[in-house]
Amino acid sequence: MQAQAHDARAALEFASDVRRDLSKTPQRELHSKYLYDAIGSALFEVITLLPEYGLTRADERVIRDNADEITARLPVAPIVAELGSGSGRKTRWLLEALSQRGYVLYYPIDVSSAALHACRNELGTLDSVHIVEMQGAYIEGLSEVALRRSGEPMLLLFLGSTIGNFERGPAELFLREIHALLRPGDALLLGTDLVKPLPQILPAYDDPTGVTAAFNLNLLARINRELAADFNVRQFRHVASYNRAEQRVEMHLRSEVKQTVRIPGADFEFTLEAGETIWTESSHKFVLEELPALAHRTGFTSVGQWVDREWPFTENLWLVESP
Ligand code: AVJ
Repeated sequence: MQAQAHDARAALEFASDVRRDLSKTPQRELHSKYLYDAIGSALFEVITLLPEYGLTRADERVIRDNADEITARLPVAPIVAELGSGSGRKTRWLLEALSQRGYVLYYPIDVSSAALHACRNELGTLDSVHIVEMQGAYIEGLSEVALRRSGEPMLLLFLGSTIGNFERGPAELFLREIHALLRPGDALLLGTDLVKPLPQILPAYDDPTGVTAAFNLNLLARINRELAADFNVRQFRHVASYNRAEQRVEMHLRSEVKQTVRIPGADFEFTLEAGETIWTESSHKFVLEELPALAHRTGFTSVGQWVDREWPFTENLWLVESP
């Protein structure tokens, strides 16, 4: 698709999603995917460096320490595709291990062109690895990769516990959709953050220096920038809490005062009560045993789990078996 047509369509979709989700009762929402404009993506990169946010380092450690064992279970010379590649830092270890055994074709799939550029910078010099960037949404990008390939087996990467941002039902639907686009012999490597004590998990989403608060508040600033809205961002507070029943961290933005917000770019106006929140993200956490069960319910077979020693996080290797 033409970049400009893509931008125009994305802008319309942003406006209509904002309008729909801010109208929800009793809980107004905004979709977490909109946290990642250029500023939000840069703030997320900072989050991954925070001492309190162990998740990304754990993800990379488990992959780095077990890359040989993980890739030994896969066929040679595969296509590697990655949903939401970001900078591609963690993927290096897998590509290095795989390229020892043969040529690798790597498709990073990301909506952000900045992420794809970073990815090429990070991984472009690896020997025996050829990178083909795919700008687009997950399913759209994966469908395109599926169309382009011939006989090679595929390793699909979905790292960073991004699956945790889906509600449980939609997560299963999404995994089934992925399964339908894969073939027998293909594999999915799924990174998931695990349930851990509250004193460890809460500061990860509410760091004392306020980087996560800025990441969250930037969503309102983005709506001001892109949809000409008049959110009084200074009158909101970042709130992170653990929802035990749902086994997830929730991020909200709480309005400290009653305020009426106009969003001309979405043709929408609404009033927030003092103390009312907008729910911006859920990060579901898992227990080890539920992952092979999830694999089974979505058509996969779990063949391996690797866990970090410092920060409870697991890499799950799932196979597509012939029916
Ligand atoms: C990138 C989706 C895995 O849910 O932990 C970090 C995003 N939100 N701090 C997560 C995030 C708040 C992150 N993921």
